[in-house]
Amino acid sequence: MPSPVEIIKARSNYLRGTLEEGLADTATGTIAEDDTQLSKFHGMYMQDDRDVREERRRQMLEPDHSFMIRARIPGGICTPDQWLAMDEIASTYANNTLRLTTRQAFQWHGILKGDLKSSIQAMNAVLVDTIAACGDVNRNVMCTVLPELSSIHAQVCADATSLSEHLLPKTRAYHEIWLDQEKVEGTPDHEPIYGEVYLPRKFKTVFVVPPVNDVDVYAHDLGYIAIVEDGELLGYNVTVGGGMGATHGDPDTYPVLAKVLGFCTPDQVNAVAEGIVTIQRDYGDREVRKHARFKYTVEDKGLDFIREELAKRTGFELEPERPFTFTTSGDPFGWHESEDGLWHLLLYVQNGRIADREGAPHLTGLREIAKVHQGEFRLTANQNLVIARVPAAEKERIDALCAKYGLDAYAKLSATRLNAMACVALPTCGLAMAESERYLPDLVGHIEGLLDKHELSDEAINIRMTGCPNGCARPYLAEIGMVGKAPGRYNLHLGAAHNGDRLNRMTHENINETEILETLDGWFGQFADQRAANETFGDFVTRVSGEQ
Ligand code: SRM
Ligand code: SF4
Repeated sequence: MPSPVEIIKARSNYLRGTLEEGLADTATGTIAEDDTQLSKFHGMYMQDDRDVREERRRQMLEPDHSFMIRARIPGGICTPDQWLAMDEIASTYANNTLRLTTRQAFQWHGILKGDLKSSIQAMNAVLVDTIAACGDVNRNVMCTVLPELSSIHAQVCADATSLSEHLLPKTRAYHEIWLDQEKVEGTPDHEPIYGEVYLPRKFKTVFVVPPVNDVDVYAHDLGYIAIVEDGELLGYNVTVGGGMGATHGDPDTYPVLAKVLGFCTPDQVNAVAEGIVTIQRDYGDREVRKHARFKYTVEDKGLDFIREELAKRTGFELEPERPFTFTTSGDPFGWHESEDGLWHLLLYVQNGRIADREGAPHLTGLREIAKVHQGEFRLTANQNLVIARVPAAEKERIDALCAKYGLDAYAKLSATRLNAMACVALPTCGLAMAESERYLPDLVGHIEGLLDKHELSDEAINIRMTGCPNGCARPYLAEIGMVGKAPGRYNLHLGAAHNGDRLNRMTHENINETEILETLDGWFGQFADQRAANETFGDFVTRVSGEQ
């Protein structure tokens, strides 16, 4: 029997449901339950403030509802004008913060139902949309932010953007509901790629340019690893079947690394994506949502089946995979020059949250930079930000603005803090079981203390925390991963590879801060004494645990 979400999609008339009526109803700040599923396809989630949930329940008040909106930003690239519009939405309609996500997109929290349309229209005015930012479709397409070769970056990002457009839903529902565009009479909606029930589950695509695996290519349903020879983009190794999500206590759900399927040329990129997406459309599980991600389809059917089925659908076979090497994941902070003589400044943003805090007015600072910057902004896959395409003559001015508004933290913080990342979790995420974004910075402070004690302060150990096992900060690819189990309690995972090609393993279940720090203290002691030359913490833990 199809899962309940399948039924909602089927009767939604191509994602319309009763969203329009729900928006018009000013008696409530909520929308109908079925519409909360459909609104995701339009890039928004109904949430409530979990900090006050219990208190309001006691007072017999309904939850404090508002909406989270996520924008679609292919490759994480936006212009200064677009930045200013995103910033304006943050201060006018949202909670005065801009949140950069682990998939290179913007999120706003705390938007009231009555302000949803104005927010979407403000984005539309600068050519940004929220179509397919969430929902059972291909989501925001990611791309490496900083390959040294800017011409390669431009080509790979152009392929990422073209793929994002190619896989967009074709329904006019978004334009009618949010942009007040006329219904086109007599031309019924038609979804040539997705069909009327769309995909069985969310679908994520990524482009990466080795040797930096900043986008964690193995964590996604579909990936394209750029193969570059003598400065020329030959094509891509195609990866399939990665995913992070799991459920505590359910052994049938687990993180999986994507596998390489073969090689395609740049002109075959969209055909491959369409082929893979339609395979998932036709063979993905529509009954058990927890088993509906493409990673399970790939595991159940096998790589050979996927390869043959893809060839049938595209009319060509993938070539054998080409050699490539990843040296690191994470973001390279600071200034970088690219071959065209332009400069790019990669700034640290704590857990992606841009706000005006005391002594660190980052929202204002980035607004001031956007007013004078002529290049572009690039959101990274690790919730950080690049001020990209800066002419040499402008560097000093950008540096001065960063210093003035406290945006130059990357030059002062420990390598471990710069490599730490937390998902949103409380108070907005309805699925959070423990704190993450609001707690990790303090915990990292304690971890820094331990690293100092063992004279490991310069180590760039990557630490990732999530408030539940869904994996939004890709914690299973961290050298130290912490996955929320209950308030103040986490599962500890250790030993992923620094270049993102090996998952970590759970070493401790349901432990508190004291136990986490005691465990890490022990490991850091051993690491300081027994590590091999240049061995990373993740590799050391894996070797010593006998699992390599
Ligand atoms: Fe996520 C659901 C936040 C990246 C796996 N994710 C959610 C929701 C929407 C909660 C919900 O369904 O009610 C969270 C909203 C919290 C809030 O208040 O903002 C949420 N996910 C995020 C973000 C904002 C985390 C962040 O701190 O940056 C990331 C937004 C990305 C974007 O711009 O599109 C985010 N989510 C991810 C990633 C990482 C990635 O894709 O690289 C993953 C793991 C990779 C994967 O998909 O396997 C991820 N999110 C999930 C899952 C588990 C999916 C699964 O296969 O089991 C859920 C729950 C679900 O889908 O049922 C989820
Ligand atoms: Fe919410 Fe869990 Fe994702 Fe964190 S990992 S944002 S707690 S769904």
